Amino acid sequence: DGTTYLSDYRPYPFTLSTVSLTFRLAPRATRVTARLALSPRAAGAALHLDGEELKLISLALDGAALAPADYRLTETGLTIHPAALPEGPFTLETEVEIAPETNTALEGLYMSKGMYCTQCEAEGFRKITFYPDRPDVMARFHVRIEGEAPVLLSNGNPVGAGDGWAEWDDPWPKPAYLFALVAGELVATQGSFTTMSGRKADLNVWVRPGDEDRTDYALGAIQRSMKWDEEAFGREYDLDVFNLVAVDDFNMGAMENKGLNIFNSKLVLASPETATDLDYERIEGVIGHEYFHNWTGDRITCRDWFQLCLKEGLTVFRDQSFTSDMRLGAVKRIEDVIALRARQFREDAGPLAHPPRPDHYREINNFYTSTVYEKGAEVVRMLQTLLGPDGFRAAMDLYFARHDGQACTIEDWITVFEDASGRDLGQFKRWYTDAGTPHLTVTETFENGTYTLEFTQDTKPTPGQAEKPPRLIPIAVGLIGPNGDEVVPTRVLEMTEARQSFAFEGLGAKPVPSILRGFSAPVVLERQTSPAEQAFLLANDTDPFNRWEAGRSLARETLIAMTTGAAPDAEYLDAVGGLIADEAADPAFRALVLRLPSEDEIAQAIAASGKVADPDAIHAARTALMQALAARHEATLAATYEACAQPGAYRPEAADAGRRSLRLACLALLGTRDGGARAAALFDNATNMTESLGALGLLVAQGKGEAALARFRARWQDNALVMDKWFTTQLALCPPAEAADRAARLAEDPLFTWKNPNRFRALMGGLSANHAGFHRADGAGYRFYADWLIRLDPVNPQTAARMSTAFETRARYDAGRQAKIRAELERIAAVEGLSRDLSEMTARLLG
Ligand code: DPP
Ligand code: ZN
Repeated sequence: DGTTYLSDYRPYPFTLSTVSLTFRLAPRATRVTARLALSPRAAGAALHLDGEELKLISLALDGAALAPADYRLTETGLTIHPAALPEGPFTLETEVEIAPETNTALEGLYMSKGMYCTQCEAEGFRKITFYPDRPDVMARFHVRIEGEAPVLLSNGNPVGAGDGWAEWDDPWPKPAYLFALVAGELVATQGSFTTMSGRKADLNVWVRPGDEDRTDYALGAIQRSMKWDEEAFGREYDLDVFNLVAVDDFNMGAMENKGLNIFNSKLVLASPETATDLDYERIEGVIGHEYFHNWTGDRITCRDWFQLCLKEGLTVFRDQSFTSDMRLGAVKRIEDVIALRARQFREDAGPLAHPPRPDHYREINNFYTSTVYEKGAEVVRMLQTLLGPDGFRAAMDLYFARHDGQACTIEDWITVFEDASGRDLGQFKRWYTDAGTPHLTVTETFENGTYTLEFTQDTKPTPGQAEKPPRLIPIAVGLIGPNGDEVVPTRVLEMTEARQSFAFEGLGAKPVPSILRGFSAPVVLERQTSPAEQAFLLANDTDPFNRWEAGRSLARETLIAMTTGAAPDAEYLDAVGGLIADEAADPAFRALVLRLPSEDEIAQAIAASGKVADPDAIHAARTALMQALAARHEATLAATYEACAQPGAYRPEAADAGRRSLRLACLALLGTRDGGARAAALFDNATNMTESLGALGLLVAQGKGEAALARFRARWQDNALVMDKWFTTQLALCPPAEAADRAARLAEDPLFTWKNPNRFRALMGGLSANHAGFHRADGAGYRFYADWLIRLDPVNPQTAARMSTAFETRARYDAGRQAKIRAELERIAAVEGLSRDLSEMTARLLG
C-alpha cells in the first residue's frame, strides 16, 4: 500500500560525487540539465533515480544517448538496467522540463508572486530533476542559473555572474533536500559576521521591494545566532556568504538549505507597527533554528527520514537554548511546556500518536510533527539533565568530531552519548522508539526524619504499540520546609522501574516536595495534593517552572470542578492575588500566572481523567473564572495595568515585551468589569501591533469588535501578514456560537486568497482555535472545515493534510460530536483522487 518501513533501509548502490545543474528558467517550461558523476558500489545493480511530474527531454550516459530499451520510465522515476551501465565510474546527463508556474503544491520549484523559489525537504527535489532523492546520498553541487530575473541565488558561494546568468558552487557535500534556488526581483539588507577564527561572511536578507524596511530585526537575529553557536557549541559558519530569502507562499515556517535559507515571510518581516512581541520572539527563534541546522542537519544529516528527529529534535533544543539565553530562561521554559502540552501531549493522546522516531510512513511530510520536533527536543534536554552541562557539551563535541560530513541515525547519536559518558543508554533509547506520554503517579511518606517519594510510571497503549516497558525518567526534585525555606536543593532522581521509591533522610519536619522541576521529563505528573499546598508552592518554590506549575494546576483543577457547577476555588483566587502586584517577580512570569489554561487544555485534562469533555461547559467555566478573578482583584489589576504602560518608543526586547504581556493579561480580566472600555481606549491609542491586536481580540471576545475590525481592515488591507492576524483573531476569540458562521462569511471575503498557505491557516486555524466554536454541537464547524480540506487537497495536499489534525481530539467528546467528526472524516476519505498525504491522515484519524 505504498508504506515505507525503517527495517527496509538499504544503502544506495552507487556513490555520487558531484552534481552539475543548469536551470534555464521560464514560468511554464523551465529546462533543467543535470550531470551526475556516479560510481557503482558493487556490480550488477540497476540505477534508480527518483523523479515525479518531469518531462524527460534527453538522457545520455558518458555522452551517448541511451536507447529506450536501456531504461524504464514510471510515474515515480527512471531506472537504468544494469546491462546498460559500465563497471566503473560514469556520467549520466538528463534534461527535463518542468512548469513552476502551475506548481500550487509549493514543493519542488514553484513561483510566488513572480519569484522562483524551491522547497525540497523532504522529497521535493524529485520534482526538479531525476536524482537519488534520499538524504544519505551526499554530493557536491555546482549550479548555473539562466534567467531574466536580476537576482539569481543558489547554495554555497557565488563563483560567477553576468547578464542573465549566475553560477554557484557549494563546497560541502549535501543531500538533495538541502538544495535551493531563488530567482526574482529582490532587494537585500546587508551585513556581515566575522567568525571566531576571523573569517568574514557576508549576510543578506532578501525580500521583495517594499518590504526592506522590516528586515533589520532578522539581520540582527542572524548575527546573534552565529555568535551564540560559537559560544554555546563551538560551531563556526563555513561559507563566504549567508543568504536568507523571505517568500509569501510557503508551506512551512522556514527551511535550512545550505547557505540559502528560505523563510515564510511571516518569520522574517517585522516592524513595531506590524509585528507582535510574539512575532519578534518567533522570528529570532526560527532564524536561530535554521541557522543552527547548518551543523545539526546540514554538516551532519539524517541517513533516512525515519531519523528526522536526529536533526529536528536537536535543533529545536538548540533554538530553545538560544532563546532562553537571549530572553528570560524561566519564561521561555514555561512557554515551551505550554506549547508541548497543547500540541505534543494532545498528539500522543490521540490516533496520530507515534514515536519521535517512527518506523513506517506512507507520506513523510505527515511526520513533521510536534512529536518529532518538540518531544524530540525534550529527549535531548533529558540527555543534558542526565549528563550535566559539561558532560552534555563533551558529548556534543564528540558528535561533531565523529560524524561531520555523514548521514546518521539515532543509534549513532545514542552511541556518542554512551561513549562520552560511559553510561549504558539502552533503556533511555525507548524515548525515541516508543510513543505515548508516561503518566507518573507519586505518593509520599514521612517517618523518623525520612521522607520517601514512591513513583509509578504507566504509559497507555498507542496505535501499533500495546506494551510500554518502563523508561528511564529523570525526575528533578527539591524539598521545601514548612517555613518556605528550601531544605533539599534540586536533585535528579533516575527512575528506571515501573514502581520505585526514593528516600531523603535527616529531615526535621515533613517537607513539601517540588517534583519535576524545570519539567525535567515530558510526562504527566499525577499527585493528590491540597489546594493549600499548591498555593504554598506558588508562593515559595525556588524553581520558577514549578512555581508557575503550582498555579497552573490550581487553575486547571478549579476550572474542571467549575464545569460541573462548583464555585471558583478561594485558595486559587487568593494565591493569584499575591502575585499580580509582586514587584519581585518578573512581569512576564506574572503574566503567565495570570493567563488561564486554554479551553483545549482543559478538555485534554478532563478526557485524560476518563470523563467526557463538554466544550460549552468548559467555555462557560473559563469565562466565569476570569470574572471571579477580576471581581476579586479589580483594583490591583487596574493599578498594574496602568503601571505597565510604556510611553517611550517600542523595543522588542524581552523586558519590555514582558510588561506588555502583563498589561494585556490584566486587560483581559478587567474587560469583564469595565465593559471593554479600557480595551477600546487602548485600541484607539495603540502605537504597536502587540497592543493593537491584543485590544482588538478582547473587543471581539466581548462581542464588541465590529467597528474595530472594520477600522483594522481598512488600515491594513494591503499588508498580507497583518491581514492574516485579522482573520485569525476574530475567529479564535469571537463568541463560540458565531464562529462557524463568521468563518463561512470570511471565506467569501475577497481577501481570503485561500491558495496562500498563511491565509488558509489564518482562517481555518482561527476557527479550530475557537474550541467551543469549532466543536459546536450541531457540527457546523466540522462541516465547514472538512469542506475546505477537500477543496485544498488537490491544490496543496501538504497543507491540507497538516490541517486535518484538528480532528485528532475526537475521542474526548460526547457520542454526538464523535459521530459528526467521524462522518466528516469518512466524507473526506471517500473523495476520489484524494492525495496520499490526506488519505494517510484520514485513515489514521479514523483509526
Ligand atoms: N527542516 C525545516 C525546519 O524544521 C522544516 N522543513 O527547519
Ligand atoms: Zn528544523
